[in-house]
Amino acid sequence: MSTNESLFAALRAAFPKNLDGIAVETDEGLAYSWRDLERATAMLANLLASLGLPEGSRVAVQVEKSVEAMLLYLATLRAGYMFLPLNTAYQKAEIEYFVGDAEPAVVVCTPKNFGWVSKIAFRAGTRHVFTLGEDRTGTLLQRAAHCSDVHDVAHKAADDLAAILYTSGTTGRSKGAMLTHGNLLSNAQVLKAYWGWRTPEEGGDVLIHALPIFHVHGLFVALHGALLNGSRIIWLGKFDPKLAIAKMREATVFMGVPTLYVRMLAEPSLTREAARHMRLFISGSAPLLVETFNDWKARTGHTILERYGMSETIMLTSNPYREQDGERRGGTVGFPLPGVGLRVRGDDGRDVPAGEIGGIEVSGPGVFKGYWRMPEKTQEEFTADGWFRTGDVGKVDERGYVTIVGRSKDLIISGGYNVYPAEIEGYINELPGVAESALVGVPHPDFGEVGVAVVTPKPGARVDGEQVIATLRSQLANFKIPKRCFVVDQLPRNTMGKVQKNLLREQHKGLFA
Ligand code: MCA
Ligand code: AMP
Repeated sequence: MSTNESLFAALRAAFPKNLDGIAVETDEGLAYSWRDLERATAMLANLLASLGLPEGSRVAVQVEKSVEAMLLYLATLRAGYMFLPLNTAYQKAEIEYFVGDAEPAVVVCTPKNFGWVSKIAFRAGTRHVFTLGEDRTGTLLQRAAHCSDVHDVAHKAADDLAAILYTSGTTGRSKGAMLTHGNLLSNAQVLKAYWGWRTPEEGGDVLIHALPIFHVHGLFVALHGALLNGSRIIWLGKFDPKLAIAKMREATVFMGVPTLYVRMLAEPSLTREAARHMRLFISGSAPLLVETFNDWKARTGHTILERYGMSETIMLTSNPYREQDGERRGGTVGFPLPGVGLRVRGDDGRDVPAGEIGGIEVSGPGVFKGYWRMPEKTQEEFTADGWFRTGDVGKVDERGYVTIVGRSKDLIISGGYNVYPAEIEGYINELPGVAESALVGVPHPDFGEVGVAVVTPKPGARVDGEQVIATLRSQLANFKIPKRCFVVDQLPRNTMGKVQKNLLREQHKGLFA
């Protein structure tokens, strides 16, 4: 038989020899050994295997962050099924769409949501719905407790699917990015080397895990980084700036979206002394302001390493870790990672000269297999010669540093979460009395960028901005709710009739300054 290219097999092989050491310790004082990880993933994998699921089954999971949720992810890989993580903020209509589209064989939700989630799942044909609470309650662990703790890792080829991550589409319809075992493992291996992860034999690293585990940053970049290196994880169920700073005394690596850095900078306890033990601070998922980069350096003595990636590609570029590779430059996302091809193309489809702006296209082993059941959409996003169009606009300077200057896709990134205006506008336009709407991103000191809605009423109708927001709250994930809603007579349009969002952005840019 060919070698097993399962991501889980590679992560498992990287566990330290002594399985009794601590792998994960939580902010609640719980400790999980490497042996606990081995046994618990085996039991959960055996539970999944006992269900007799067809090959390629999806396991959709919408649960609060917990170590057991991480174990479920690893067990899904171990058993050879596809993991489909869902943001806990998603509400009924959003879950209905994802479950209807992905047709998961298994759905795992929090006990308090079982009523409505199971209804949606059973209607979509899902046969198995389990619950998992953040405090280790629920039917999933009850059932797994009866399963054997010995399990042979399912055999996988690098090209087999490991996960589906939904990313919203510019048309408002979410697309499931299909990622393979090979995509995920190759990226983790590159980052392990590029960011200088230190194995236990080399003195060891300790990761502060403060991000949610339903997106690339927390689920793949942070988790795989630590596991592939046999590194201990300090597990924060929820990001708390004071606690994160306190934990730096025992840790070496931190990963966060810019909002986390902004919030820690607001804490007087963030000092050079507090960060003395740390080796590396990494930022990504949204642009890090040069001001935050500089403030962090002044306060802690550490230079944040900013990197850039996407759900469809995992990590693409990174500022250098080692001094001999260059300095870490604020405002840039560094160099293409080893194995990543990156080119900047103008509207004419040709490469632009160094320093000039164009659309960023990428290639490499991390680039996904396509969008779930959307072959045409997949084809549209790739060039004829097989490069993926990121929808990000940027430039590469003479020395090779990449800078993201904007996006050709209409997207707002708020606190590291993506908000697609087309989706929100679709909901607003359905509200009684609304003629049309536009959602634009404006600068925000905490979230970097937030959505502001501008709405026009139908002739003779009265629309109340506060009411629009209140209604959206009952329909959409909280981070997608516009922070303000203005009602105006008409939206600015150009001669082609297209709404001029740039004018609206300009008009409202000082709202949260
Ligand atoms: C919470 N709120 C937000 C956001 N989060 N509003 C806008 N944007 C947000 N991101 C709102 C809530 O609706 C609520 O509003 C109020 O803020 C407080 O909510 P709370 O839940 O207490 O907020 P929090 O827990 O403090 O959350 C803030 C956060 C969180 C910790 C920054 O958003 C977060 O963990 N972000 C990280 C996202 C992430 O991991 N992204 C990686 C994507 P109200 O009170 O009005 O209801 S992976 C990726 O992008 C790529 C591939 C990459 O390169 O990594
Ligand atoms: P997602 O759809 O969640 O995978 O988000 C991917 C998008 O996040 C990218 O296409 C970029 O627009 C953005 N992004 C990720 N990292 C950075 C960064 N360091 N700077 C600017 N934008 C980023």
